[in-house]
Amino acid sequence: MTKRVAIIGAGPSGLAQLRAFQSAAEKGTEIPEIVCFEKQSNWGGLWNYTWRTGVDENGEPVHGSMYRYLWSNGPKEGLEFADYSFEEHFGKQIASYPPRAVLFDYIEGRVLKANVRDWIRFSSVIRWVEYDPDADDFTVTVHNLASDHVYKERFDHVICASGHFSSPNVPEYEGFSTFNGRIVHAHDFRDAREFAGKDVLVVGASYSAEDIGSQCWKYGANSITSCYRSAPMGFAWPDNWEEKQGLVRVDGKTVFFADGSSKDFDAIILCTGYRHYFPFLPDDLRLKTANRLATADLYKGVVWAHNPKLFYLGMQDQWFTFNMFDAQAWWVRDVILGRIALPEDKQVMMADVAEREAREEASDDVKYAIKYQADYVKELVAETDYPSFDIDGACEAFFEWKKHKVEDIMGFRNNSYKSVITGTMAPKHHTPWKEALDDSMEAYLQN
Ligand code: FAD
Ligand code: NA7
Repeated sequence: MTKRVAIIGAGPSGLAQLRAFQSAAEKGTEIPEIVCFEKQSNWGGLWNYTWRTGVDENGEPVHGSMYRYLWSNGPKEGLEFADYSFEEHFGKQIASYPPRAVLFDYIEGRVLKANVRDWIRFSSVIRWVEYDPDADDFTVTVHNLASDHVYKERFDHVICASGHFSSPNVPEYEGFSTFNGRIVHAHDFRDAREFAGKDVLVVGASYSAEDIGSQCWKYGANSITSCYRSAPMGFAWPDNWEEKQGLVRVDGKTVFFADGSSKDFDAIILCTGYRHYFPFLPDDLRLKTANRLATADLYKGVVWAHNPKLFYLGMQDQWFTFNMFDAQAWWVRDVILGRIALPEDKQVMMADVAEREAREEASDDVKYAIKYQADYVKELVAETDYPSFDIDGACEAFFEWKKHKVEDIMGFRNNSYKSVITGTMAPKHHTPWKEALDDSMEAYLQN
């Protein structure tokens, strides 16, 4: 009987897995039956923008955490697919920090070309996954939201690609329940224009704090204050942006900070990160990990060491994204196809996890972290037929990006870099980021 493989999620990771199997089939390999379950009515994962917050049209928690006017927060040269360049998709080289709609189009282009849409059951949420040791397979409970029908199917392998930047981490501080303004988590932030003319506090010191604060600044907030728990972001912020130590408490509209200062705000945006959240997995299958480069319990970053018929994609903190998901998907495919053998001893897999954790912890230098993840991508790419590409070159783009952010946090997106897939230099974007209020695909591609 043909093996059956379930993929949970049709975001960039799940789509990478579909493309990996399709590319093997294209080369004449017999592949298992693949069924991808996606709870949204379209693919693209977080890149599939929704205006909705809270629950969706079916009463399910909204997956989307992306907002209007989101532009790539890193250079596209660090995420380009090795088997499908930006030039192939757009017919020309484009600038380096595309808005969300442009990246969605690019992601979609590759899977339309691969013709794998029929492998996906949309509006289908995975409710539960259970392993049967006697049959050595999984029973997956699916809720078809369109027909409101719940059913079960059996699979030999499950690949969890449900993402980990969707379920928000929402701390509470003293006085929140009586704050006279809006408190919102980054997950529910959509349109920066809502905060025009307002005094905005962003809590957190990572990507969301930086970018959501910058968005609000760009679209006319009166002032931005960001506050950190561990360390400041430390960029050279514009005049109406100040950075403060941790939030202590709130009273009315007034927020008190750890340095003893206070200020009145109209809105508090919690940019306090996300949780790995898998309500459809029982204890023996459920990944519990922090947002880090070396995930707990995953051999080679993808195999669930406690049951190696289950895989996870994209569960790491991410410097590399689309190309890393590809490297993982090709590798997982080859395990399922029997081309790569897994250690039979669980201790060997756990030793691999421990080694990765120790190596990650050896330094908190940013360049070290980028190289660490680059080495991981290299390691996986070397073991499959995923087209090899200049991963060190992609690191160089990341190093430049970091430097450009330090030079000008509101202008770093005006820089361009060389593609490591085609070798072509990206053009400079026609309009500086802070003046580019129209971020439609049509406007962006006018170069
Ligand atoms: P997701 O994109 O989250 O996709 C997971 C999919 O699984 C979703 O479609 C979801 O509906 C589905 N799903 C979840 N649960 C179920 C279930 N129970 N049943 C069925 N389906 C389910 N990366 C970059 O490279 N550049 C950027 O500029 C960038 N900006 C970002 C900005 C924000 C605000 C966020 C939150 C992330 C950003 N990222 C960025 C990182 C992002 O994580 C990756 O680009 C990518 O979307 C991860 O892909 P994924 O497939 O692993 O997860
Ligand atoms: P991150 O990168 O996980 O960062 C979360 C931030 O929130 C980080 O600065 C944390 O501080 C801070 N945090 C977490 N809990 C608290 C509490 N309780 N109080 C104050 N501050 C807190 O998440 P992001 O949303 O920024 O980025 C996730 C992805 O979205 C990323 O890949 C981007 O591409 C977009 P810490 O430093 O731990 O003290």
